[in-house]
Amino acid sequence: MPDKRIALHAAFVLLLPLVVAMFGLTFWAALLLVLLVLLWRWMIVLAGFVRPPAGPDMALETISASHFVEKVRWCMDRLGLEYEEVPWCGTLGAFYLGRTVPRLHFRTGMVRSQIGNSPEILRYLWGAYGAERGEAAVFLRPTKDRLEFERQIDRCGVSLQVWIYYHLLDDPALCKHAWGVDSEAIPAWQRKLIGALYPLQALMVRKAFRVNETHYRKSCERIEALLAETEASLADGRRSILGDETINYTDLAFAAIQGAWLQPEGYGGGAGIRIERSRVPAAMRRDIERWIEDYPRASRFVEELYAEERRGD
Ligand SMILES: N[C@@H](CCC(=O)N[C@@H](CS)C(=O)NCC(=O)O)C(=O)O
Repeated sequence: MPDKRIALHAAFVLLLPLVVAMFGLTFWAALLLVLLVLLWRWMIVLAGFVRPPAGPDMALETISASHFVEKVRWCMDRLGLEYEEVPWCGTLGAFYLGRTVPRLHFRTGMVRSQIGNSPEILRYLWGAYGAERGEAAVFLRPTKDRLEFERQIDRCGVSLQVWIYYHLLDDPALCKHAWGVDSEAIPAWQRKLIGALYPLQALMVRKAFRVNETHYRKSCERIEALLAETEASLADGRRSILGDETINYTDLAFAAIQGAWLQPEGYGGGAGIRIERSRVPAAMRRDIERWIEDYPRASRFVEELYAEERRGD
């Protein structure tokens, strides 16, 4: 969510050499142009104090089908926060802006601030709303065990990215759908761009996530290790995976991250993209069905948490 004034200025800076070439400017004229562009940038800084950039108090940058986004989105919804979701097409932000989603933007006094990385966003929410919202925010309280479990869940989230791309990259239509090409909430220029750039994006994803047979198998082992551990924990009928009386953010995080393959009803809380199991490639469906069969308690935990907590959001 770049400030439009700064984005326009940055675009002009990029075009400067073309302006110089097009009008055959002399050295002194080009230097004057550089000084004017610096002055313009300074004016933007000063204007920021007089008239801060417009925008909602709180905005969450997302890509529609992301499980890391869903982890944060669910916690924000449960906390009852008012925010605007700003959805992007998948992979554009990562490969061309160098940022991951979720990314939270919010006002802090005179300026706007932002945080990326889901654990840090949750720590901010706890710090900002823990005292103010009392009971409603208690589920966000971090403890040593919860932080460690969250790290495990997030590592599994990365393995799931490998698993997803292993199955989806060879199905461009479905992969593009998951990246948001059919979602009207995303600006049309991004959807057109991702349509045209698909082969390049797929290549970069393949390299970045090392999507190959060996890594896919390793990723499945890691996913299954967490599922097996959770399956064992849930054997005593507990309500929260770590054994607390009430659920906390790690239960939501587990459900959101595992939701990437289980796609329970309510996934995304009405904002994200949910992909019906009937649409996914056969090999992907086989993995999903095997996991449901091998880890029934863990799967049920996710389904039930969504049914109880998320469907009515
Ligand atoms: N450690 C990060 C991981 C976030 C991440 O990998 N997000 C993916 C989506 S699941 C992303 O940013 N993709 C970039 C993009 O598609 O533009 C977190 O917890 O927020």
